[in-house]
Amino acid sequence: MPVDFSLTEEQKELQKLARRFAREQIAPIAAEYDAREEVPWGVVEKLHEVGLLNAIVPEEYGGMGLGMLEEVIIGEELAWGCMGIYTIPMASDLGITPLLLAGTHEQKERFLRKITQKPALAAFALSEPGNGSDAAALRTRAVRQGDHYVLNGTKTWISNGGEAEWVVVFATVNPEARHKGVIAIVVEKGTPGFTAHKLHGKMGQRASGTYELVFEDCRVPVENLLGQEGDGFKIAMRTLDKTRIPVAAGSVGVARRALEEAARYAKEREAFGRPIAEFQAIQFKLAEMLMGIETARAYTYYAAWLVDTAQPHAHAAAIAKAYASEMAFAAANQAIQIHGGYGYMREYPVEKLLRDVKLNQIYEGTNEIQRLIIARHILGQF
Ligand code: COS
Repeated sequence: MPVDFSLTEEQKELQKLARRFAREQIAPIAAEYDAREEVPWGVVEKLHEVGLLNAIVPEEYGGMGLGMLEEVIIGEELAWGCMGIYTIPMASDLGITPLLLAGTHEQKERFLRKITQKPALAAFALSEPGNGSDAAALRTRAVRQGDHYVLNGTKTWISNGGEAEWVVVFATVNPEARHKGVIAIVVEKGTPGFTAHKLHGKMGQRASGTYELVFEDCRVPVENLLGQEGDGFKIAMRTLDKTRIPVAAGSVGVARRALEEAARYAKEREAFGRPIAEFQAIQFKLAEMLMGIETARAYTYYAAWLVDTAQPHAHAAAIAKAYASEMAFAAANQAIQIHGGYGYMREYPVEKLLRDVKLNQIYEGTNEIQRLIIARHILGQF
């Protein structure tokens, strides 16, 4: 099959739509919601209105049925406007993916419809206060009592956790069994015994809500279980193998913004009698930023293509996520350097890019975990 890098007309239209949305609806309010540490619900409503929210949900359940390539095209654009705001729809897709992977038709009909017929979000709850990287060590207990599971435990760092209509919660029926005891179960907002507490004081991505979720004798119907008892860990891993790719796409969007801001500033700012853009010290930084953006985007598209063509993609998702998030952090850092003292001030947008994109190296599996996945892939081959 020949290599083809062209986008379809439909993909180009989506890109245009998302680009305009980011420019008109996200970028102008990003700094304000960052300062207020508040979710811009109006943006969520508008994303729903134009079809960019929960767009990976298949059409039969009210979504657009978009593939991974479309998702990353949109992700780059929205994150250009604000990575924190992009995390809201991105984390909703993270909550949706276990349903797509392991849900029955009835479960999809019940839960996906709820978030496509109105502006609403999903969430994914795996991490706990005592364990993040070692996902199989989770401690939230699920005890079967008749036709319910009773949940007890605490989840943390859950994006959208307080806004979501429902959350896919990973719990264990037998902690000694490690990953073999894990279940994935959908818990609806308002279920007695389930409370969400907003976490304050984040360095960046402050426009996305991050929560601690507490389960106290929370009774969840057995029909909300995804797959079978013991399937939960693999559902979580297979989900993350997909959803790390949009994190890479968001990183590319942040880096592109950093480059644009830096290039514009370098042409305006003068030193030693001429625009600093005329100095090679600045030109080389800009060139390196573009080298990083182009390579990260190309690889992110490749990882998305692997998903869309149903090929093994776990290692590619890990490479894309780690590479793009580190590239974007470096690009944001260079953009600040090019701005000099102004870059360090809130008045200019570049310090926020660095604060926001730092999280891309941490969430959906730290970049150390990505390296572990990549190393296992290498060692499994030779
Ligand atoms: N897809 C499908 N199955 C997978 C898998 C994947 N990507 N990765 C592992 N598995 C399976 C293994 O094949 C094994 O199955 P069997 O028992 O049938 O042999 C099982 O899951 C356990 O795998 P393993 O022993 O490799 O698990 P580890 O405890 O070593 O954990 C890592 C693997 C570290 C990769 C995992 O814990 C992880 O991804 N951690 C990061 C979690 C994370 O990203 N958190 C962010 C939350 S969202 S903000």
